[in-house]
Amino acid sequence: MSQVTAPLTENRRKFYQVGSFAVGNRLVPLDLLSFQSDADRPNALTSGHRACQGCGETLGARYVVDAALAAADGQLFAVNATGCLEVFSTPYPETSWQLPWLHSLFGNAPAVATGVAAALKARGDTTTRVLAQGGDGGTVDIGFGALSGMFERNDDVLYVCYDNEAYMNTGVQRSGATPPAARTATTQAVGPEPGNVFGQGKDVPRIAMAHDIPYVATATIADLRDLEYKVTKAMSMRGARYLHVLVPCPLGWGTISGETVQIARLATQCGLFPVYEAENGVVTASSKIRQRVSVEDYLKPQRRFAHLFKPRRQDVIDRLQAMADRNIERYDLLTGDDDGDPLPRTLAGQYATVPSGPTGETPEGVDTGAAAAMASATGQGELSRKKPFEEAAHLQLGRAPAGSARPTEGDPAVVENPDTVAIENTEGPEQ
Ligand SMILES: Cc1ncc(C[n+]2csc(CCOP(=O)(O)OP(=O)(O)O)c2C)c(N)n1
Ligand code: SF4
Ligand SMILES: [Mg+2]
Repeated sequence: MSQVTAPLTENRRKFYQVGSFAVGNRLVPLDLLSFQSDADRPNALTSGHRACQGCGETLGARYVVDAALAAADGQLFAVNATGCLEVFSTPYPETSWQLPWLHSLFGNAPAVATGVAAALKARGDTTTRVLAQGGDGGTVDIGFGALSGMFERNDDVLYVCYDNEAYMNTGVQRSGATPPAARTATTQAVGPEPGNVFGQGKDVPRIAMAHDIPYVATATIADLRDLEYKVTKAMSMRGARYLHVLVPCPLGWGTISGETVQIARLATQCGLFPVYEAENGVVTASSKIRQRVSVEDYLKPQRRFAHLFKPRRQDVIDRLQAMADRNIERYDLLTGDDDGDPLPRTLAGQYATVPSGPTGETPEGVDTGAAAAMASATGQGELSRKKPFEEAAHLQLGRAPAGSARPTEGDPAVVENPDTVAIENTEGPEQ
């Protein structure tokens, strides 16, 4: 049963208000506009594709490729491993891509991208850049060896893994990135340890860091401005770069299509998916948790974890919570001493400023050197004072997590989905 929690007209009024940092807001100052809110955006992945409604991979890929295209001044070549992204966007002889795009095999996108980069080098072409993309299966499993080779040779490629935590295109089989206890077609919810095994998993961002490549970052589709920023930053560098993006899949996760972004946000806010950057093998920044939730808050809306609640498996939930707690400690994800980078950044590395809010000097803790370099790389403005962003409404799943405060009316930083409705989690797709 669906139940509207607030009059839709009221929510609509707030959606694009001045002061909101919703990534599509066109009313913010020009230098804060995201690529996607720019009418002249590259529009790399256009209409006509066949992705499921609410597909996180589509959203992520569109932002990644548009940002990469803009950073490369339109001179970009994409290589795409087999997987949902390739299948739903390129039913031969049609394509939704608006850039030179090459379909590789399931397991060799990094090698093909290396070849393209080598060919460009041989032709003396120093302006065309290379982007490789693959799903988690194509990246952490079958393409893993080729990817490690690409890292080890420091080939001039930005590789982006769209992690939906299983082999979705072929019917939701587990991958090396599937979380413990998750139900997939090959890890059924039966026996004393239902769902996927508790193992080490394959943490490819950390493995990439072990190669000491110039840039490694994680991101999610819950913070698209951060995703654009990281792509732009990666494109300002040469050599092997790796971006790992969490992209929830309504079909495989058993979630409601309208809640994809919120699910990704819960993954970061409980600590299970840490968002950070690393340069030359060293973590340089992590996105702080703004409104902490328990792992249970993240698991409950997902049918792939439904067996943990009927009957309740507190022992399994506790083990998953321990994984999140370990991430929080490892990446220093809780705010406090403000030694990291908890705030949204514009493409130029600026910190967001509410137009009516205070302005002034650069705050402590802001890397003005890196920000200025990014500003210069993107031709955008100077660093502005950062504005605490904690007031923003981040967890609009139609219900507030226990103990959390709802955003208040009139809050200038409120970012709300006009169609937010409270829906009991009984309508997600069957696996
Ligand atoms: C060598 C080989 N084995 C298996 C397949 C079948 N296959 C195509 S896509 C895919 C799964 C892709 O999973 P992932 O990389 O995670 O991408 P997703 O579809 O989840 O986005 C599989 C198994 C193939 N195309 N080639
Ligand atoms: S199965 Fe999942 S990843 Fe594939 S198109 Fe559908 S929502 Fe996207
Ligand atoms: Mg996948």
